[in-house]
Amino acid sequence: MGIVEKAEEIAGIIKKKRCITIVAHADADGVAGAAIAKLFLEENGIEHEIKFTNYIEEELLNEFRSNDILFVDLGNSSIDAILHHGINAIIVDHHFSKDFFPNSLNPFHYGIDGGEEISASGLMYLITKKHADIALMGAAGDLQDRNGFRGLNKEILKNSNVVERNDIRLYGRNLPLPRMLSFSPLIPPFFKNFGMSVRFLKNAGIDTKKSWNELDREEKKALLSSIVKMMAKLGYEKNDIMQIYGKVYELNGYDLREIAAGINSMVKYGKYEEAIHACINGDYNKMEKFMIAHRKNIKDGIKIARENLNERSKIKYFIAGKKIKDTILGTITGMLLEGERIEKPLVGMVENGNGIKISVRAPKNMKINLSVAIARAAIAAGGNGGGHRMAAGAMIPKGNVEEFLKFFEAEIANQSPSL
Ligand SMILES: [Mn+2]
Repeated sequence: MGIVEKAEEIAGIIKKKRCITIVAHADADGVAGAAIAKLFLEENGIEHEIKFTNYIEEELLNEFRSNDILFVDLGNSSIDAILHHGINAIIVDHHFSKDFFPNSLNPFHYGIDGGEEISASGLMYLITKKHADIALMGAAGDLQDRNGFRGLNKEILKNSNVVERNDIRLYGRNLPLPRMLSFSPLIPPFFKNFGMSVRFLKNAGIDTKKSWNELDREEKKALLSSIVKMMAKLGYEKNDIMQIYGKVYELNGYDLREIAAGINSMVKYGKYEEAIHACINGDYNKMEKFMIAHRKNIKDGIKIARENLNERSKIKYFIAGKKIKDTILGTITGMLLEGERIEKPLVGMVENGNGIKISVRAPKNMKINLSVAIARAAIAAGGNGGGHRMAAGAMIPKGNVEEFLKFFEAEIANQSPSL
């Protein structure tokens, strides 16, 4: 059986249910997948509720033990726990796992790379055969458009209203240029820096009142080459610079990434219903106010993190107490590392209701595995952690910060003695 047949089988299983709890990952892909699921359940007259979460916890499994659950964009890494709790589950997830679960749609079982070629919302599209636009927005939220949509995403693109073309890959192509530049995390020197963007444009002889879309061909070429030169001069790697131009995807004049960023900002502030609504109705205007609030919080957060930055021999770290929201700690840690060009692993710490939340990020060229280092250090400090090679996180009890830092630094020293 191929993935398409399996998707049809899952659709049949869903249609037989009376009532389903959708448990979706709290990010743009999860919201997009939940929105497609919701439309499908409505169409088939199936009662439903939607819950969002960042990970599947014991508590959640206990709470929904007796329900039929449709997991969207999570579940693959919790198959043991789901089986153990005897939950009636359907898992629609594209995170890596080869574990078998009967009612699951897992691209890796069909030799398809779920990291690059299909998102969870894309899998929901395969099940429902509808809402390709929403599915691609979810995929863009997971950065699967990075090198142009490929594989199953490309098939979905053919059935969508999304337009693909080559252009500058910054959003706000309709906004005045200084705003477009200062909104883009792809060009770190300008990010959040409106004044610097204005000066840069003036030096390049470009009208700051115009938007990118209003520039003529020559002006576009001139601006693009000024950006490339500036980044090269600052020592950015070729790969990062190349990201500036390439395939862009637009839906009704909005950049898909911009929509995904808007959905993500809504999610960060717990506005799940509004996010689902925006996905379904395509009214992206409302997202603007969340994006503005989100940008402001990030800007303030970076300032706080910078003021509290400390250094040890192998790492840098900041402790922000409750002054930074825990949902944006990872973003801020990553941006501070980039913005300050920090050359050691950076540890960010904030306090929330459960203890100390930790995010760590490492510079791109460092040969290191943060996931392993943080898992060991977190356990030693009475908590737990994990993640990816260059970006990871942990939770530890209050009061164990010093212990964590000590163990984490020792792990880094162990992995990278030359640092
Ligand atoms: Mn996803």
